[in-house]
Amino acid sequence: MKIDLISVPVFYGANKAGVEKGPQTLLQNGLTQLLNKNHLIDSSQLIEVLNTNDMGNDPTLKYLKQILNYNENLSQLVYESLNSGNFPFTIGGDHSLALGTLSGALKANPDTLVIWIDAHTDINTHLTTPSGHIHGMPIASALNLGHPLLRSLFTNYIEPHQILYIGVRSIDDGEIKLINELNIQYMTPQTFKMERLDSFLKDNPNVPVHCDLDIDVLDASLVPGTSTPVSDGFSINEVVSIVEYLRDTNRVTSLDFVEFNPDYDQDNLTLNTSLLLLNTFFNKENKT
Ligand SMILES: [Mn+2]
Repeated sequence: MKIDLISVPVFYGANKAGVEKGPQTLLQNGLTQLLNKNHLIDSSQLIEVLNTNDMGNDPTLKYLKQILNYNENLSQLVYESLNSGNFPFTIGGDHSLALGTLSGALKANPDTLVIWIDAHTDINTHLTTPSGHIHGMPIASALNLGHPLLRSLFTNYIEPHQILYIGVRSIDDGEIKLINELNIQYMTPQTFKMERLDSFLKDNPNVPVHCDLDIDVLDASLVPGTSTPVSDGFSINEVVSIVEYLRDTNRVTSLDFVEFNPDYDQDNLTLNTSLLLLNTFFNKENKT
């Protein structure tokens, strides 16, 4: 397939510096060669992030201005990539970039399914967030919930039945309330079953799939290089199996890879695991 590689060096969504170095570190350690082995990088783009330390005046929406600004551009790039039949692969940076990728994917096709592989559910709003960090809000915004300015990034919104969470286990009180109210499907690492992923896809045939992979879905002991590590996570083999499974469905039309923070890595453990997972996804000739 033809890949549009989109780098998003942003940390404002998590406010923990270092995560903005994720794209560059992956590119310097073989990502390009890995992608070009079985695919073609059609374009490589760098999203510009406003470089200002102004957090804004709302402690429930830190760095709102910077995050809105870059996500408008990111959404347009993802939309154009999908529209041209290419595969947008977006690397972060923190999870606030999913505002733009979800917006672009849903604009290209409002029926797009979202498979969210993460320790976190990122369905907070400015009213429920304990931290004010916008990287915890992309799913709520995509559902047309939360602050109007974040919702305004979207032309099409997602329906709860289009979302499947995999590996989630660090869920805030306001989030679990919303997930239960909206009846969103989720599996923790302990309740995960490949059959449920399979039936989610079979229940929704003939629609594209946007896959979002946060490295913190792995157990905290395996990924020191991430901003918010969480225990009781998946093993490397478990995530490899999920990624292989998704690859072989030939349904995934866009991918995000987020929250790798090189500054916190130890002995390149997280870097090497990130490259292993990405190599697993891209090491086969997919349907183009
Ligand atoms: Mn996460």
